[in-house]
Parts: sequence; structure tokens; C-alpha cells
Amino acid sequence: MSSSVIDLVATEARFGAHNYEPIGVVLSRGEGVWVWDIEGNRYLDCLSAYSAVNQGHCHPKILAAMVEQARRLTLTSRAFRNDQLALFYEEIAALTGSHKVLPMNSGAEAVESAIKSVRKWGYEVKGVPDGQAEIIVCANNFHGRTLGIVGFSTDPETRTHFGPFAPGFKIIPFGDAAALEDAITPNTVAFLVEPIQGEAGVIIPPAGYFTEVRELCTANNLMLVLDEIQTGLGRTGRLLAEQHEGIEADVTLLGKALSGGFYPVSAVLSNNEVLGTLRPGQHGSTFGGNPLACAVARAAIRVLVEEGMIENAARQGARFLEGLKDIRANTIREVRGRGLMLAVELHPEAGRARRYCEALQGKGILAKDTHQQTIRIAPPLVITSDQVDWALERLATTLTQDLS
Ligand code: IF1
Repeated sequence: MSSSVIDLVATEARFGAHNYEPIGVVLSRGEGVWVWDIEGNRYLDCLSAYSAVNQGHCHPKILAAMVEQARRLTLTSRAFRNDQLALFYEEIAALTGSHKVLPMNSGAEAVESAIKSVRKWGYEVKGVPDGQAEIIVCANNFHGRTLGIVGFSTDPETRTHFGPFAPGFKIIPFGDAAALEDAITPNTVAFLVEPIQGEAGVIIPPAGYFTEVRELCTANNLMLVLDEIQTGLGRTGRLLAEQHEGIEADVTLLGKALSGGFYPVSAVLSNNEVLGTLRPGQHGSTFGGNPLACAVARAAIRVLVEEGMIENAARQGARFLEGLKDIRANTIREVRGRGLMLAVELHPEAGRARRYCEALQGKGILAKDTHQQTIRIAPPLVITSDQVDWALERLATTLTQDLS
């Protein structure tokens, strides 16, 4: 017997912690850019599970790799070796030009692992006095939900009443290289930043910002840690968003699409001695680097490259952005994006972005609001020109309505 939407929503409300307020659709199937709800209605997914399903829902090759590996061996722990980890290291290192890899599970764990690693590097290599390491981060950052991370969030919703928090973080404005220069002290070990701020509403920094950031980090011997958990793996039309800026991070964080949405897989990549400071017993994870995760990640990376998804993201992203800019609607304040990481910011008088997302749902598009006024648009990277045009038509009709 199948449950109704009302039953399932009521059951979630009764038993679940109410830490989300999802749009009223209950999904049961996905394929490529499409998802279906339990009543059989089809939607174009313009969120891609926050960029975790860049490769499209239920990609057949990732699925096959997952099923095959799940039949053979799923988990050994790192107490024993498995035959997938070395291959994952080799392939991700070759793809990104990294020298060392630390496999973890969630994005937040990758961020926490990077924080631990750069602090250790600071004490053992840079020579910062023990307990004095400082890490610089940006206002309006989003790096995850752990205590360490929410402690340096500037969003009251994210951090209120979760303290006390860990010291050692300094917050500066995003996109302001002079502020970074002012914040650096001899005890600064790292600058942790998103190439494009996602949760903040797809905020793209001014041209040249990251060139200056790179120079400041090098000149002051601190590690540039780029959180590419959302921007990486093709989302912005390049493998890594840093490539738009022509720079290289010292530490790169990947997650989300590293598994194509099948399984939580994240990684810390470093191109120097940072990860080298970790010795046996000093860091780890039961599931990190497990054979199932490695097999899934290997397939997820392979299809991303072999099926031209990164180039497609650049091409379709440009088409989507053009199309959004062509929409003449009083509701729109600004349209921005890079690759398929797009956003439409509404005028405050237009009403809340959530209303527009609900209206889009009625037209067969799932998108997510952020911060009241912004609609985020980030379809899987396998979207076609026809599907972009289909979405644009519906966005145009929705955005020309007044839903205030
Ligand atoms: C939630 C936003 C997206 C991330 C970056 C690390 C993580 C994330 C740049 C942590 C996670 C998520 C998680 C999700 C909402 C979401 C999000 F709206 F908050 F901003 F994607 F756009 N770094 N982003 O974006 O990765 O531990 O979740 O695997 O509700 O927390 P995680």
C-alpha cells in the first residue's frame, strides 16, 4: 500500500527533528535532470541536492560501480588496507594535480580535517607557538554544521545557542584583499574561503581578488584553503572554481559531487607538506576511504570527465545566464552566476523567494530559496539546451507574476 503525501509529511513532523522546512513535494525517483514525486509528477531538479548530484540522478555507471563494489566489499576500516583506496588516490591526484589526499565522508568533516591539518602544519612547520594558531575566514561563509565550523559562522540562525565555541578564527569581509592583508599576523596559519559563496546567495568576488589573495598567502607563508565542496567538480564550468582565477590553492576541499550523490564522500587535497604532518593515530574516520566510497568516487569522477559534463556546465551555464538576463520582470533585482551555479535575486517588494519556488514547483521545476530574496538555480551538469530553454520559459512566466 502506498502512503499519501499527507501521511508522510505528518509522520516526518511527528518523529523528525524540525531542522528543515522542505518544499511540499515527496520524491521517490530520479533520472538525469529529472525527479518524480510519489504521485508521478515530474520535475526538473534545479538544486541537484546542493550540487551533490552534478552527474545527474542515479547515473547508471556510478550505480553499476556501487552495486559491484557493494557485492564484493564495503568496509574494512583503515586498520586494514582495501584494494580501492590507492586507485582513488591516484585518480583524484592526477585529475586535480594534488600530491596528498585525505579521504573523509561529509563536507564538514573535510573542513574540520583541513582546520586540524593547517594548525598542525602551523605549529610543526611554520613555527607558530603552540595554541596560538589563527585562521582567517570570511563573513557570510558556509562551511558546514559542526561545532568548530558554526563557531566562526556569522549567520545568527546557524550559530545561536550552540556555543561555547573554539577560539582561533578571525572574520573578514569576503572579496576584500586589503582586509585579508590587515588581518594576517605571524600566527596566521591559513585563510579558509569559498571561491564563490553559495549559501550567501552565489556571491562572486571581484575580478583579481583571488590573485591578490594568492599573493598574500604566499608572501606571508599561510595556507590558502579553498572550500570547493559546492563549487568544485564542474559546477562552475571548470573542474575547480580556482581555475577561473588562474590560481592554485594549497589545500582544496571536495565533497558532495565526489560521489555523484550516491554516498557521502569528501576529501582534503593538498599540494604541499600540510597533510604530511598527520602521523598514524592522529586523525581518522571509520568510514573515510572505505572501498565502497572509493569505488563510487572513482566512477563519479570518471563520468564527469569522460562524458564532458564540465564543458557542458560552461556551455549550458552561459545559455542559462543569458536567458535569465533576458527576462524582463520587475521582480528581478539581479541575476548572477558562473557555469551552472546561478541565482536570481528578487527585489524586496517582490515578496519572498520561497513563494516563487513554490510557484515553480507547480510548473515542474524544483529550486531553492536562500536568504528570503534569492532563488538558487543549479541543475545537474548533464542538462541539455532544450531543457535549459524549457526551464527559462517557466522561470519567465513565474518571475513576471507578482507574488508579494
Ligand atoms: C545544509 C547551503 C548549499 C557547503 C560548503 C561545506 C559544506 C557545504 C561550501 C558542508 C554544505 C549545504 C548543506 C545543507 C545546505 C547546504 C548549502 F544552503 F547551506 F549553502 F549547498 F548551498 N562547504 N552545504 O556548501 O558539507 O557537511 O553538508 O556535506 O542544510 O546543511 P556537508
